[in-house]
Amino acid sequence: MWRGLRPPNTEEGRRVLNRFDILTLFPAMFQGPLHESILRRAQDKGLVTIGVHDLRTWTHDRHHVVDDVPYGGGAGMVLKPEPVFEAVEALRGGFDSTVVALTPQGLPFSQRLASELAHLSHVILLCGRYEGFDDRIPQGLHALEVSIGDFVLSGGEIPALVLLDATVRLIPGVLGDETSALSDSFATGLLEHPHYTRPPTFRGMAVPPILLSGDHQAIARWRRKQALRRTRERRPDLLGLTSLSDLDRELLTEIEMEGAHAKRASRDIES
Ligand code: JAH
Repeated sequence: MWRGLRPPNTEEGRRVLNRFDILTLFPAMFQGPLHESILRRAQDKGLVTIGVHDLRTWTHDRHHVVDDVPYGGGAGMVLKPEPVFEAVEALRGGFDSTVVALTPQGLPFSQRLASELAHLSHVILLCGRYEGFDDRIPQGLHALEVSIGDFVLSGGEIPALVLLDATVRLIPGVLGDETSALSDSFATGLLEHPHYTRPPTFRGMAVPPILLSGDHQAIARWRRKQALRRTRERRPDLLGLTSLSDLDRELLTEIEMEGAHAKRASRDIES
């Protein structure tokens, strides 16, 4: 448990995110992911503290009951408000805490939301199970309800880990030089260009020769074109959201002309 007086500040006096507390019925689900790789290193460096708490800690009955049948009938069980409110009140500890509930009914998670969460000093993550939360939980706790996508999971634990991973890596100092959060996909608004490493030919598949040319300007242009091509093919929705340079428009025109040429060629072969 964190017993400090206040979270550390940056030199500019901004408060940075330094603490997450996770409320869950399955704390063991976090023990692998939180103790490997970037999330582990961020904690080891003291850049973030992540607490995992069993919701049953805040029950008072012999059987640690956290759920009940739904009012109005229907299948399944609903998470009771009392243990969640008690837990959040205990974890808030007088700080400026933001409560986030992971639910399929939430606002879509995004790189933008991750970057906003990365500036907060304390985030409490509520992981539901069963049919979800009694709605007085998000209402009464002023929780931000967040969804990581339109699919049904068994609970909010994996979404909480997704949110943590995406957010913690944006805290200053967490990423070393090996990864540039800025050039990552979604920071540029485009899908990334393809990457290659040695050997130059693997099982008959050659690395695009331009990457071995040493012509850094030609390589940058090729990569930008590949990023635009992939985005156009796989995520055309993203192209409308990002601002395109004059070079981007020129590269997209080249891509479109290649497509038209390829179609003409295959039609000529078929006939
Ligand atoms: C399932 C509570 N956005 C993905 C997502 C998030 C949460 C849940 N399912 C999917 C969930 C059961 C209970 C939350």
